[in-house]
Amino acid sequence: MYKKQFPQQFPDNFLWGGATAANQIEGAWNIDGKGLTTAEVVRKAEDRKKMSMNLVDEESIKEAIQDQTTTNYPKRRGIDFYHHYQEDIRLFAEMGFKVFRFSIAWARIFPNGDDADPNEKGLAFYDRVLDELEKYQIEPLITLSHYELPLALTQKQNGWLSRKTITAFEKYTRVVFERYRGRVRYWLTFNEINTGTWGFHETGVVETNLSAVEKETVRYQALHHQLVASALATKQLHEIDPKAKMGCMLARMQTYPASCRPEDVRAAQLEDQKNLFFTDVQARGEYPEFMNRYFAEHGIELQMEQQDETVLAENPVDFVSFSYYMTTVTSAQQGEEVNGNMATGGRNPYLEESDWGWQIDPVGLRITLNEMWDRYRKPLFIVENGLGALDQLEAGKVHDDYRIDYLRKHIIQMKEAIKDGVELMGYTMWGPIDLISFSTSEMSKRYGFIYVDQDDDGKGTLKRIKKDSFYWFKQVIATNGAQL
Ligand code: BGP
Repeated sequence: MYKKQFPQQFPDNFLWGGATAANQIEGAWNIDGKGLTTAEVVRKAEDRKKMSMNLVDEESIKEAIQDQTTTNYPKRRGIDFYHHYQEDIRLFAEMGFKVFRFSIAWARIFPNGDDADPNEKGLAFYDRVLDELEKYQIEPLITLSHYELPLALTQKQNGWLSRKTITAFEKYTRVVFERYRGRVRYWLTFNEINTGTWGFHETGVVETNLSAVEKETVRYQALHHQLVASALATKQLHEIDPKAKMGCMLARMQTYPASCRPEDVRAAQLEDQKNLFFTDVQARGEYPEFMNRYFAEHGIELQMEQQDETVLAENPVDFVSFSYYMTTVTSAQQGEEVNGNMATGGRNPYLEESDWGWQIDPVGLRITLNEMWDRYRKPLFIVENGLGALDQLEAGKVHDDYRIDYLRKHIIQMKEAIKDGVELMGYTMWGPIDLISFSTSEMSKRYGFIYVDQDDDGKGTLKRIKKDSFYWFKQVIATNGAQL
């Protein structure tokens, strides 16, 4: 009798690896012709009055441009990957990485965002990175825009609020697709595009004196431009390099209802819809009706051009990628208050949390994988997941069993999802080498398998040291996830 075979393990070509972002690792912020980026004018969290992504105004930008000392702007120094890339990639290869996710700093290629010609030195740097990856047969997975754009575009046209930024982006993507044609199989457009609803870091839009409705309108307007730009980049890639695949990238945050009360379940569903809206547009090619309704009921009017609908409809992505760190909870009372900030969602009494209040939920990853597979039926890729912790270096060692425990539990759930029939392409854990934290702009929130000797003030030798988790992940890859 015929018996259907269900996948029991990770496929042979499963892409194991790690993920980074230019402004959190590269450093070399003002050399070889690079322009300043929006990420490099954001101060350390402790310097900001409160944790907010949006305390960037025209004054602070001016101040940042004048301030040539790097200590207040840690994303300018990163971990100096610009000069350590060979050593770092060698360490990734030693772990057996199949894939390495990194982003291109647009301002290395076009220092002012829309210059007449690209900067050859910037292009050459990524050539060198690709050479190194090829040496070890590590697949590159490149994010075109990871929480940054050339600062000049914010100054000139208020970032993504302007349609002109779509044109500048098209020019940039054409240059990199042509340059790296045949060398890069997997691309992503915008990192965690949905976090643009929090503001500046994603959209590069400076908001001054706006009412709540105006603010929301401005953010969704800028995001509309990013969605169109993302579809245009997908079109270009398919034309320039037909074998390459384009993915979208969402900060996936499943919201659970606080109780089984239907009103609470509905409130959680709405949060989920607002989260998945972005992937809906990028993978299915149209604005979902629930969002059109949301805009209408909240007085949000978006300016669209006639061809936008066609561009979105004709150019859906090839695969769906997302980051996964936590889940959250909502109730009908909390309602829309919860939307927006990672750490301020409702507490789940069944979950433990990280030192930064991120609720750890491995089973939630299986739930998410199943739901996203059912919704899109496109290959999924987990391009970020990991644990930020205050690691201790003792006698040249870091015993990070808590990190191993976190990753192991998530990988077990990935395996369960694969057995459920989910098509999962790969897993790049976040920050395989310690880097500057996005939210705190500090070094001490570490994610890596590899420790980097640098403190929050930028002091240290930058020496790379293997943590216990380095050897553990090496064995996970060597056994294709069989030995966890
Ligand atoms: C994601 C970002 C990354 C990264 C990660 C961890 O939201 O895409 O850039 O930094 O989160 O966040 P953090 O560095 O704030 O701990």
